[in-house]
Amino acid sequence: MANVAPPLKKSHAAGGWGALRSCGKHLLKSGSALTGAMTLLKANQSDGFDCPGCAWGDPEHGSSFEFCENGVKAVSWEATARRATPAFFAQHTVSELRGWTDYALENVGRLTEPMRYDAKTDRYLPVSWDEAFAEIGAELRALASPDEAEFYTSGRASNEAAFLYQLFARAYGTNNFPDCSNMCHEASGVGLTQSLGVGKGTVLLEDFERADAIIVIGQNPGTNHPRMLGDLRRAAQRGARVAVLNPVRERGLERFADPQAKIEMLRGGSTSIATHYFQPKLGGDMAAIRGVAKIVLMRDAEARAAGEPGLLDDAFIAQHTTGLDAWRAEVEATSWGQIEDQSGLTFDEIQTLAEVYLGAERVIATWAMGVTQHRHSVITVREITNLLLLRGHVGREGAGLCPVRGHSNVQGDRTVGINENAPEWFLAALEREFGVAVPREPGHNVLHAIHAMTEGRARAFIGLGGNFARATPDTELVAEALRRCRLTVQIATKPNLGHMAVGEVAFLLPCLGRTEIDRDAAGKSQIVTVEDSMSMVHGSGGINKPASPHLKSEIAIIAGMAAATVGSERIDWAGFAADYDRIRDAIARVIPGFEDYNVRVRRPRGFRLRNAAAEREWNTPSGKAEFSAAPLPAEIEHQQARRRKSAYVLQTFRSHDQYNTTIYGMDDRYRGVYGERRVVFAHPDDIAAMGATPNARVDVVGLHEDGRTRVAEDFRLVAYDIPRGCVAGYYPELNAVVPFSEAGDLSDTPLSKSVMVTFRPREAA
Ligand SMILES: Nc1nc2c(c(=O)[nH]1)N[C@H]1C(S)=C(S)[C@@H](COP(=O)(O)OP(=O)(O)OC[C@H]3O[C@@H](n4cnc5c(=O)[nH]c(N)nc54)[C@H](O)[C@@H]3O)O[C@H]1N2
Ligand SMILES: Nc1nc2c(c(=O)[nH]1)N[C@H]1C(S)=C(S)[C@@H](COP(=O)(O)OP(=O)(O)OC[C@H]3O[C@@H](n4cnc5c(=O)[nH]c(N)nc54)[C@H](O)[C@@H]3O)O[C@H]1N2
Ligand SMILES: [Mo]
Repeated sequence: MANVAPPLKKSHAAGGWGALRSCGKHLLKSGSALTGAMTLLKANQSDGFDCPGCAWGDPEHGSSFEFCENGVKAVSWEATARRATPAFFAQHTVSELRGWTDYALENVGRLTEPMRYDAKTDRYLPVSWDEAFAEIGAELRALASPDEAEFYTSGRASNEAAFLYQLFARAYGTNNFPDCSNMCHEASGVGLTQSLGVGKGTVLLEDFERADAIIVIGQNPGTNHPRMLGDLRRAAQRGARVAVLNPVRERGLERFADPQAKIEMLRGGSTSIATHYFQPKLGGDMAAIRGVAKIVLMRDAEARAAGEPGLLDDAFIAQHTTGLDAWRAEVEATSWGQIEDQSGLTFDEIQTLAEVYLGAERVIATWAMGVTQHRHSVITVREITNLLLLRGHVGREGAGLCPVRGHSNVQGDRTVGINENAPEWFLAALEREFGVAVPREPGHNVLHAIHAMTEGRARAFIGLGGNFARATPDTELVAEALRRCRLTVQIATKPNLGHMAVGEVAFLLPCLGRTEIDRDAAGKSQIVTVEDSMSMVHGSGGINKPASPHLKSEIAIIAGMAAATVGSERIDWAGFAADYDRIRDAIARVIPGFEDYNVRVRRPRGFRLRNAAAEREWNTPSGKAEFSAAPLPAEIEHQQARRRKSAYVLQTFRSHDQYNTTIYGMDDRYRGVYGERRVVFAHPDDIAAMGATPNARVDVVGLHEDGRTRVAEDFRLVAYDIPRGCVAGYYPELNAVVPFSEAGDLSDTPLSKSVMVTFRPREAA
């Protein structure tokens, strides 16, 4: 692809001095470089706070602190000197602010006081905490049914906040818990639970030191999990193979200079990360993995026929699994024509990947949104699991499955009960512990909540962090749905566009961030706890002075609303808010695995929650690990797109300068984009086929047919190394064309990486 400008000069690795320069820039921009730098020294240290950036694990023997460029951005974003004060809100109507961008709104700075929307003046005005709680309580009690309220969680909330939040909602009477994970790793949870009985990854960070092959699927760690690159780099340096499946050539996965590695930095060196880079078409991973399995099974049969030992782990399969024969039959029935066409990879490429797999004694597979945001994501996760089961790569040192989580505590929130369909043992334990009745009827996930609000079945929305209006599909429709609500309550650190989609009665409640000191009534600082992608639970205590004296912790805000809504006869909400140890003691009594919570979490690295599958105990109906025998989908989006005129499949991903809906800056350094976000990456031949030239401006038009027109206006076409028929652009801008009426099978996750679109030239001005 000689005609495509590479995003960076060949010699430029990801990370390195560019990352350090960028760190400095973001600290300065935040307006409090000193606090920022001090704060960083405490990130992911045993006596500091958990980095709010991502959910990658922390090393056991990290003598120096583990930070990364994007952790710096996340931390300095919170430690900014700017403030969104009542004076700011007095100057701008909410209607006016609705015309701002999230970038501009968050840049105003940290919220300082609780605010209530005043419809007469169309402004947010200050309100006292007590008034806010009382009114929220009265509004919730006035609903026809508790099921008319939606309790949204964004995955930054601590275990303690999340546990109290679900207790509040359930004591009030609903299981409506739309959660950011519904848009994120839901398919991993569902798929792994079906296959292994546990919806979480089976590996520890230490396993990365022992693996011979690591297969990284649908993930861009250079941007989204930069500390993971350090572990991949060390693996590559000791000779492990790192095979990447990604339609886009991501710079961070090709070469990486670790800002933590002093010698490499001084010599200007870098390490190649990926030893093998495959570029499947969007959604093609299941077919690719099936192809690998087909070769493995074929080679195994050949070996046995020749009287040699087979290539499968027969003992493991016999003792620990069920369903191999049915899957084998499916694999044999799948044609190479379909595998090559659906995956977008050639037989030779798939064979190379099979050799990486077969050449390793210990294999880890990791994945993220490139796997989970398609229609067939659950069966793709299960296909990956099938492949690892074949040679016993689950429940063994240096091997296993590793869905790399997004938000820093999204996994923990689920563990402590943010689940619209929680298991009976959990609900029964809550009733035992608190003496309240909790509902059994399954509640709403994100898509259910949107439908319910749109149809008027839900009338109240409470947001524990996040940016519901912008993270969800069909941006306008969701903003409208929020505006139709009687009550909206947003608990947040900074203003965002979602907060401007106000219900009739609306509150914006400012909370402490994770980097800030949270004092109890006696003035003692309190810690909260989080769980990372490796199921490690550890403490997090802030060190910065709070952004304003009027802030409350998320826990205190939840307790205040709960007391005003359900009363404190049965549950001592104020007591929980006064001493988080009490919440942890309650969690320890309700959820197995949290015994001695308060003691164990104060140990340097915290503790690991037991993962039964990692110990080869299978909590599935059969009591074994279950091979899935799903056929490949008959046709996936890129195959359909080829049959339709001028249709393309679009994936919406993250730039290097953003955290989900939070935009830190307008650059995407590794992809060579500067000062803009409205771009679409496409193959040069596709750009030509559109009758356009690189850099032409286009509108992106959604092709999903449900009666809604979907257009995202004014994007620049960027020629890029990406398979034909597949295009890419940034979320959240492109959520305008992601349909809310379609979702992953069994996961209900929006199809953010499988959007059917076409392009319309912008009228020449
Ligand atoms: N700095 C920063 N860190 C973050 C976040 C952030 O926004 N900024 N977000 C956090 C959250 S909530 C999450 S969930 C994670 C997200 O982490 P990622 O999953 O890495 O996020 P995306 O940017 O969506 O990247 C998806 C990657 O998958 C590839 N991909 C897309 N479709 C396919 C496909 O069909 N097959 C394959 N094989 N690859 C595909 C894309 O090219 C891209 O490289 O990161 C977390 N960490
Ligand atoms: N098209 C498309 N859509 C997607 C995705 C995609 O890849 N493509 N990814 C999906 C994924 S993986 C996810 S996880 C969701 C993310 O969805 P969300 O979690 O809802 O969104 P965020 O952008 O992470 O939320 C940012 C806001 O959180 C608030 N905030 C920040 N820190 C704190 C805090 O400490 N406490 C509180 N209370 N509030 C805080 C701030 O006000 C900030 O504006 O988006 C999903 N949407
Ligand atoms: Mo996520």
